[in-house]
Amino acid sequence: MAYKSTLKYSDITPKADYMNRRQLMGGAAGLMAGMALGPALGASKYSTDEKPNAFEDITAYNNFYEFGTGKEDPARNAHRLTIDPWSVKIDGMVDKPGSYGLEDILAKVSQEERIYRFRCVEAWSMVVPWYGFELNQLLALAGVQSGAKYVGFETLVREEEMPGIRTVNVDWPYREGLRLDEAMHPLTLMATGIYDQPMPKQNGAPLRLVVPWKYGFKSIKSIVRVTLTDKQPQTSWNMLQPREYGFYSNVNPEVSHPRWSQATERKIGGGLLARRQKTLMFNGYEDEVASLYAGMDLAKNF
Ligand SMILES: Nc1nc2c(c(=O)[nH]1)N[C@H]1C(S)=C(S)[C@@H](COP(=O)(O)O)O[C@H]1N2
Ligand SMILES: [Mo]
Repeated sequence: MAYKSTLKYSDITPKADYMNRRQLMGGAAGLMAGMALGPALGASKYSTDEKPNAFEDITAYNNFYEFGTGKEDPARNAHRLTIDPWSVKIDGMVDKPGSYGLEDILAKVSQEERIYRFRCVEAWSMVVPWYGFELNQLLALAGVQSGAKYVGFETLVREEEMPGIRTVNVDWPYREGLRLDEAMHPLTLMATGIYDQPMPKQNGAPLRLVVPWKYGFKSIKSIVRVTLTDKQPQTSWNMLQPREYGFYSNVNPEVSHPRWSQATERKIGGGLLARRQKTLMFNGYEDEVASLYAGMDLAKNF
């Protein structure tokens, strides 16, 4: 598969490496080299200019319950997942239902780099340089029929490679859903890589959703099925705890989770003493997406 992201994870190094490099180079030359380490952002108009997290942070602290519920379980276990060949079944209210091979999909869509803020419902955040294509391009390949109102997604279930399938009490497959207008929005990305690397398995190889104005759990990983429907699809976290996780799950500092505030967040990689930052409405994407929810009570539709 072709990965053409420009942002090299080796350009953004954890502090220890950065100090070593400076020491190696020494003196003023080292200082200038340090300054040149900033990201080479040639990215899309949809990208944030915030500094991306280190590749090591993005790939070591994950949620992917198919591989266990600990933050380090996905990095430890996901190497067992086989991702080649990979296909996505597109069904429901589409003109061309069927099994779409990933290679064929990638030959027909245009991929680019998108640097997005990512806000988990557990009140931590990251900035991730994704590589991928807009979900609307995939939907266009299948031809969405006029009565369709929602898109449902499902993750692979493969017990031999995913130890959590047997040990974690979720009604598998992991599933998610979007309203069709949310799915068609240009910010909604099907991601295939991070920095200049193919999607790491713990992050949802080979294909995962990214919806940057919604809490992280909406961004379903290792997708094998996309279904167009006229009924609101079931979503895994809503099935598990309907009082705590709604269908919309838009990032909203004014609507608390029943057990904790959503007003602030801790950026991963900043160290435990780093100041918490204020969470922004729609995770900072208010200008782009607020109109999708005009007239809706977002406390009720959480
Ligand atoms: N299939 C699947 N997708 C999933 C999850 C999961 O457990 N299984 N966890 C979700 C949650 S809770 C979060 S916060 C994000 C984490 O994405 P990341 O590990 O790439 O940061 O993935 C989401 N997608
Ligand atoms: Mo999450």
